Amino acid sequence: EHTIYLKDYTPSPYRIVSVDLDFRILTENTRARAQLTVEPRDDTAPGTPLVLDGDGLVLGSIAIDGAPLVLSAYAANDDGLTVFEPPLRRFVLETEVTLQPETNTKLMGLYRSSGTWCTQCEPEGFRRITYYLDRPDNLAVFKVRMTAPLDVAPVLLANGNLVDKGDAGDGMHYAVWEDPFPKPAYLFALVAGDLGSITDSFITGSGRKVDLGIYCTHGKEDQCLWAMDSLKRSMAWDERRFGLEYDLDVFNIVAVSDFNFGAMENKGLNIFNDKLVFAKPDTATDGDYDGIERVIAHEYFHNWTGNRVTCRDWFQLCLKEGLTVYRDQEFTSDERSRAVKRISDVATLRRAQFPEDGGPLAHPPRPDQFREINNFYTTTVYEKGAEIVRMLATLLGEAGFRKGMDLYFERHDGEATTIEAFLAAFADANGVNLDQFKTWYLQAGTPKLTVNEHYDADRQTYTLKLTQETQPTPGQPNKQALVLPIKFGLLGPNGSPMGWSEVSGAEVRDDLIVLNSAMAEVTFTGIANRPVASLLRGFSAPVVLESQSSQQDQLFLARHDSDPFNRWQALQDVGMALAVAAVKGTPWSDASVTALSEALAETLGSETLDDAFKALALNIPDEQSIGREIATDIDPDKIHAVRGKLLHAVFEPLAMQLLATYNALASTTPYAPDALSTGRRSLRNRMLGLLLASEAAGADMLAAQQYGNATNMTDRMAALASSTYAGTPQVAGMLADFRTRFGGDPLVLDKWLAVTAAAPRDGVIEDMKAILADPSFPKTNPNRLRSLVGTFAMNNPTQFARADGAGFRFVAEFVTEVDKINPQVAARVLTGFRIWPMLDSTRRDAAKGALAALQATALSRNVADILTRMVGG
Ligand code: B3K
Ligand code: ZN
Repeated sequence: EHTIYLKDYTPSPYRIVSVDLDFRILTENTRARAQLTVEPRDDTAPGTPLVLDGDGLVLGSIAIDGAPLVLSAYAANDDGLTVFEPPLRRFVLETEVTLQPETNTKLMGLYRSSGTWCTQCEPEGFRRITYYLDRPDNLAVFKVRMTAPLDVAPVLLANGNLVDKGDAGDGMHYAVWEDPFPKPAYLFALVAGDLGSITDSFITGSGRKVDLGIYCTHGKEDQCLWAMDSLKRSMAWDERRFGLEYDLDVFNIVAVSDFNFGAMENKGLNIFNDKLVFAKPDTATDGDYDGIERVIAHEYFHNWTGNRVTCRDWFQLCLKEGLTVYRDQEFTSDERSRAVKRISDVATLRRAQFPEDGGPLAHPPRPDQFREINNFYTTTVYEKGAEIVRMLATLLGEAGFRKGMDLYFERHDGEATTIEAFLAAFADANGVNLDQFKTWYLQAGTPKLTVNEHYDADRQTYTLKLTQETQPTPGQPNKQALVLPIKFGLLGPNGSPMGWSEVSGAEVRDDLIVLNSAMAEVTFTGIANRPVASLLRGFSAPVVLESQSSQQDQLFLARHDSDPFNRWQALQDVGMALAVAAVKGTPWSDASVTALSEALAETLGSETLDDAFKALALNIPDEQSIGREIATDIDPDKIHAVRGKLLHAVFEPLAMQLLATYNALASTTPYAPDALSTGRRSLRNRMLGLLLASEAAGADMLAAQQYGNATNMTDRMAALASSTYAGTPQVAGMLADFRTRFGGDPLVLDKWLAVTAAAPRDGVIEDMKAILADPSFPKTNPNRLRSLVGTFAMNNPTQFARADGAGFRFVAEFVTEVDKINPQVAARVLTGFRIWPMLDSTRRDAAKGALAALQATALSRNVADILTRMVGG
């Protein structure tokens, strides 16, 4: 058992205060020499061994203060290095190791991506570079010297500022970088390669000039402009919104092709998965542009929330991640449409986080144990973590939240800290108690908030009975009541806001009910007519809301609510109710479908709503959402069929309007990624998707035409994806064309792989097997693997969960194979199985069979950990 517990946290008896690294990078191998300045703590007893982490390192030499150590003075093995009796004073430990970046397919530590040497150290990659206290609470200043062949690696980058460079003879050159800010090792980075770049600069609020650079494969420079634009806007926003200025003279970003994650916030040297940097209109979609803007901002914002103030231990991961996701969400909301951003974030939360929280892999945002920390970079830590910060902001108000942030930086700048310290800053800055609020970080599971309403005409009172309940999750049988901030409003008969004379039963401030017990009855007095309540406006708490609201009330909200989120939500709820009832055997009535159609038609025709909002509203919940709502004994085929029929019934009557809107939205201006143009394209493409889904005459041809004539990737991809989902006769031709046109650009090939893998049709597994069997398919590239098999496991509910088990077996076999190459990618794909307990018994058995077969093979710790939790071991 490798389980690590939060309760066992102890500071290390030694500290590393400064690090001098010297890399000699050669094409056959890289030699890394480290000089660590080490200090014992005041209370460290004589004879306490110094235990450093290491992972697969081979020690060449070792010395303390220049004197080589005798063999009996230390022990080095595959997990690290122990110096038995180091001096009880400050000393310099020098080690030398030889690394093999060429064969490093795990992509942790130093590796080579398309010829470029680069690093990934978070969370535990630095120990694959040198022996170290590879834990986030050891902050040290780093100086890095790199020597490399000038022809293969003319560009040499590391954290901080360039302090020296020059010729090193024999075709070699060197560069020395120094980072004055003490940092944990996970923020270390170096890059060496033959790279192109674009440069720019930013003047900070206090007038300092920061040199900005984005490095990439030669020839892709023109695809980095959007990333640079996003970076500059992020820098300006963080000053405006949080008063946070950048602190070094240089900020560099490097795009690499092989990367386990989206990007990494190394101090002053962010390294990015190239799919989150490169964009041009004919190869990147609006979604790609959004993703780049968001992640560039996210990594930049980490400079304060993550780097200047970091985590004490990895249990505190959401201290930096939840907070930084909240910050990037706010950035996008300020730059684009707040309502649209909120709706899409909540959709993502429900699609990804809710199933995690309600399944076998559920864990608290701050876990208290783990076997493999890489498996905790989850949507719970990131997105639920952001929801918690958002609730804090809702409870404290914008000014109160800002006071808390300011105090947090005042107290903890330059420290490695905890969730407790974070909350204490907000509590102290606002004079409030957040003890109960903290439970959000400690408790797993999505609470269910049930609302019952009662209007008393005689007394003119309106009562909302609010009940919260959280189901048990693995390891947590009993759940506490949480603090739920419930934003709300009451609507009068004509749709306008309704006031009240008094309210009792819970803490209510203006438009906010704070529920902090399992149950409360909130009574409003002075209510002349039965109101319609709009609850959980803006999705003010990450819960499942259950109300007895009639279709009529929902559609009333859809028309009149001043909260755009709830207008969208109301339409989704109506569609959901019809779909769920039909799957369970109660067909919808014509009247209820007509009522929904009419409300959607009105939404589409609205003069006040914007296009992006309409595009989100004009839909019914996806197959997975319907499945989650049903929750037990799911038959994905049935859901697929019912949803298809519902789309048809609801949207066929609107065909003329859909087509007219489609035509009216055609654009003649060149592509631009701004919010308005993006919204226009998304509405137009939604119209196309709905025409296809409702089998309108000629829709397949229209889609094929749009595909062929598209002048940007957004429109081309939208036509291809909707045609594939609908299975039109033209799809095969379009897919073949796409492959020929774009097969040479790996990032566009990913789109082809993903759309292929998501097709809800028999034969897709055979097609994927053929793709994987092609010797030219790069099994070491995470983007390719995730686009194909990751998409299949996450986004193809009917074929992945086939009743004959072929989908499960395919993914399990893939995991076995890829685990040997890259355990992180394998473990991530395996999480697609988390839906298994919700399926019908045939499919459950099939999933269990595939998982059992996987369990019988030799597995990495990453995969073994997910598997054990998945099957409940
Ligand atoms: N902090 C990195 C995560 C790297 C995770 C590696 N398993 C990316 C981010 O959240 O900004
Ligand atoms: Zn992050």
